[in-house]
Amino acid sequence: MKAIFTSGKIICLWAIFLIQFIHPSAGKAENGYQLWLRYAPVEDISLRNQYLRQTGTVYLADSTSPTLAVLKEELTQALSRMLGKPITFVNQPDGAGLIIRTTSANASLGSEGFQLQSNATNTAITLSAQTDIGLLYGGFHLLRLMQTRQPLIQLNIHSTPKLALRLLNHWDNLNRYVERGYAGISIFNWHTLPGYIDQRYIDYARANASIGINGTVLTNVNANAWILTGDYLQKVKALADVFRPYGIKVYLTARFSAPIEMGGLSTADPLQPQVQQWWQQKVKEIYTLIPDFGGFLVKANSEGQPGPQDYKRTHADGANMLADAVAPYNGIIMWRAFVYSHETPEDRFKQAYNEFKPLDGQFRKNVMVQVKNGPIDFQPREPFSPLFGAMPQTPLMMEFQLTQEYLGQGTHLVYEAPMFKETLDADTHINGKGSTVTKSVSGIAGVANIGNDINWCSHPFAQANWYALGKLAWNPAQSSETIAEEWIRQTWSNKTTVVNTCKQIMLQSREAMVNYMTPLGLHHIMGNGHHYGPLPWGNTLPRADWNPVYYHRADSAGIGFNRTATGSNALAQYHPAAAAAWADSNTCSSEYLLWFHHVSWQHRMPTGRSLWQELCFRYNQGVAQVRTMQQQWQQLQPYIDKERYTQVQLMLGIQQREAVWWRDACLLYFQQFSQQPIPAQYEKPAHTLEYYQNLKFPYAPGNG
Ligand code: GCV
Repeated sequence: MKAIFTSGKIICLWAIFLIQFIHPSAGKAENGYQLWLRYAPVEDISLRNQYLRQTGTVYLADSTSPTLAVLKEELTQALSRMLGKPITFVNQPDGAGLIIRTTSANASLGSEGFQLQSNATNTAITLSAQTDIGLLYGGFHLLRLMQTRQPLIQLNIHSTPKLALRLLNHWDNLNRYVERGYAGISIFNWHTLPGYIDQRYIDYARANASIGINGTVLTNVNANAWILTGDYLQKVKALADVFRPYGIKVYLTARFSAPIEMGGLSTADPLQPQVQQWWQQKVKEIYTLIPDFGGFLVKANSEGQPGPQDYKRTHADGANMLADAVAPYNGIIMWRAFVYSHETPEDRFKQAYNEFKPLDGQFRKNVMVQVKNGPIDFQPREPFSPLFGAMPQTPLMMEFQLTQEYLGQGTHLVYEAPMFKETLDADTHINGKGSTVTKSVSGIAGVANIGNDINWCSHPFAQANWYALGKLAWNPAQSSETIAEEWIRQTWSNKTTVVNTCKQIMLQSREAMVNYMTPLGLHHIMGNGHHYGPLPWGNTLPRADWNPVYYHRADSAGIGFNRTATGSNALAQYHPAAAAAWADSNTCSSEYLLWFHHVSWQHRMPTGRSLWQELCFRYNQGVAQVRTMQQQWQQLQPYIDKERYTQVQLMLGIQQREAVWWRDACLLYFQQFSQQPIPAQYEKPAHTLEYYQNLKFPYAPGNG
């Protein structure tokens, strides 16, 4: 692209630029590859001229560092695309519109923060930071202001990340299969690394840096020890070298039994000196290649993965052994709390807390316990995990799932920020009112929804979930709406109709999905294994807690899981003030009712409807909401490029059909217990319950 501006092709660029002005959607088809970094030309001439004055001439104090070279390249591309002219870099700040330099004067900026300030006449902007990476983040922020067409006047922005660790977790296998992935195979091509550096790696790093993500776990938590072999570490090093200038550290998953599988030891017992030495040697080898290696993420003694309990040791014993190995290099261990066992005759909801809460205070300082947002497993709606706030002596990581394993997978439009916010803003009451979940975490990880599909995420709107993860990890106080708006402006268009309509679609999408899949606190009623589609009747798996009937407990008396004191008493794991909100079925909010109560079909809901009527209403409302989303999207056809418009339109069609399927299958099934008719005002199911029960999907994607 750079060459375009250095040759006589400027005229050609202007022609493209003018066509865009005359008919914005008439430009070449867009495939979504550019994500939110499209840098569409600024159409408003006076705004463009203002931007040109302020950013057309740039002073970048020292562009020789790899990070500043990256910043210079990004500005070169982005500004010339938005402004339709090449920009100039100058050697002196005097006369420059944009002045970029590090400063030691402002310690409050920390190692990643930045400041953007206008001069008194709004003719120049200074971007300053203590570090190069702070400047890169600030540069992306400035570009975001321009992409969202903000006037660059009276800028006085001081921005620092609220959370230190902002990570993606890839569940990518070495053969490129992505567990729970719906967007193609892994972007990490281990076979061609380290010799071949795919442009994707660079664009992935750019996208992450633009939203403040500063770490990536490259491999699946269901780990393969092979990643720790010398050859593969060379490949990891190659990726680390690509990502480093963008402020992104690499992490790996550690298979706990690696000392046996790779080291030829007879044990992986964390208290055995030879096991400790094996890890110390391996860690030394890694840090020799990758001096800023982040550390390990570990899934242990969970769903068949090896772990310290195989040797009658605790999770703390296992985590601490690895923590000691990485500590000399400032590495960390993220130890997952996603554990449950069918040998334990205990509500699965309670198991992670039961296991980890007693270990609080026993972990090394460089261990973080990584907790999924809810107590079960990334359901459309979950109460926050009771572990948040319950381990005051242990730093916790929040684990969200971007990939839509339980949320319609690769084809449903579901904007997840409202779901993330629901958890982050929830009040644990641990230190009195206002003890939000956010206050109990030191980092956020998102299970990536990225694959090698041309648009990265399968659904064009799924990109927003990646975007939101980064933005919320930087600042959990930001609203879902603000994040949606800035993503829409950058990804689709700044036209008011597009912005407002997309926002409406996005902001209702999560609630729509909850309604047509798991309303009123239903959970875990999807297909076995692949988790695709409804299977509320599922009761054939060997483990009780893998079966939907375990979770909804429908019978002739009612429906829902009694987790009060008369049931599993999972509620007791919360602070009494938090539990109080859910403890009484008459006051528990409808959203969580069946999470905590087995209520009768006649139970009177706040709407005045009976529980059965409310269930029918919610399932139908979900379908209606998707149909509204379809209509809203149709209105945008004139403003959106054909390729992406059609893709979303077709996927909304799938979503609508699947919403109907979920509704009909679930209502017919639950009707067997309620013994009541589906009220006459609603559409009748097109098929019998038997029809839905006979549907099979042996090749549904993403299975573990
Ligand atoms: C990576 C769920 C998913 C599994 C996943 C597991 C986990 O059970 O279905 O695919 O395994 O969570 O988070 O470890």
